[in-house]
Amino acid sequence: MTQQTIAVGRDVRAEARQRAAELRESFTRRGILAVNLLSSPGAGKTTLLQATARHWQGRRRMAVLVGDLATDRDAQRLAPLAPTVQLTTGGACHLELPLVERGLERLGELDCEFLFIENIGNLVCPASHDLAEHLRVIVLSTTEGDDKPGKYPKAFRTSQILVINKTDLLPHVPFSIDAAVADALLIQPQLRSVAVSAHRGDAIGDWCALLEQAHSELILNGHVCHSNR
Ligand SMILES: Nc1nc2c(ncn2[C@@H]2O[C@H](COP(=O)(O)OP(=O)(O)OP(=O)(O)O)[C@@H](O)[C@H]2O)c(=O)[nH]1
Ligand SMILES: [Mg+2]
Repeated sequence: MTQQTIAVGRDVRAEARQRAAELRESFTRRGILAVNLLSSPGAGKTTLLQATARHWQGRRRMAVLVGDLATDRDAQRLAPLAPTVQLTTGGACHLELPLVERGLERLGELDCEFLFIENIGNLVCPASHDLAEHLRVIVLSTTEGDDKPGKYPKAFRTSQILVINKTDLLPHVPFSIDAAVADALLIQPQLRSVAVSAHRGDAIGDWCALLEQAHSELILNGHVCHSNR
């Protein structure tokens, strides 16, 4: 078999990084904190966003881009609570910046303080793509096991906040919050963590306080403390 080498002549990844940096800067100028939510399928990203919107009850303005391989089911859940656009990848296992940019066009004039980007449920590929976020949040649910941070290190290493969800199920599953947090801190010592039940609403105020603090830092300093972006 013959082998051909094609020279592209430019660093495509550098261009993507540059585009992400420019979009992030434009969010910063407009006072919008962009948050990229990562998790395995079903950890509770959409439920967390529903609980967040219900907690704020319009006191804080949010918009959502929600990614899935197929269907607009998550957008249907979120649309009654906040401006929402579904991003459908048609099979791709993660979101990339061009799809996010198309979603932003569909959202129209962004009148919000928080832009949430719910990534595809997958603990691997989404970790490698900068979606112009200021904050990356990893959601780990108690039904997945407390050993997951060490097994999927990049998702945890590139995140700034760990949300442990489904704490209401702790009496029924073998999961230690302390063990999960300790494992995650070995990978990313600056990771901040909060344990919630998005379903019941437990500790959603603590999660929202972390978001509000990050938003204040963005407004005051032009960046979020402890962010690796
Ligand atoms: N017991 C319990 N169930 C929850 C909690 N949060 C979410 N769920 C349930 O978990 C299932 C998945 O929740 P979703 O919010 O759809 O999870 P997701 O991460 O958005 O899922 P994908 O978008 O498919 O990756 C649903 O049946 C939720 O009702 C929680 O705190 N406790
Ligand atoms: Mg979802």
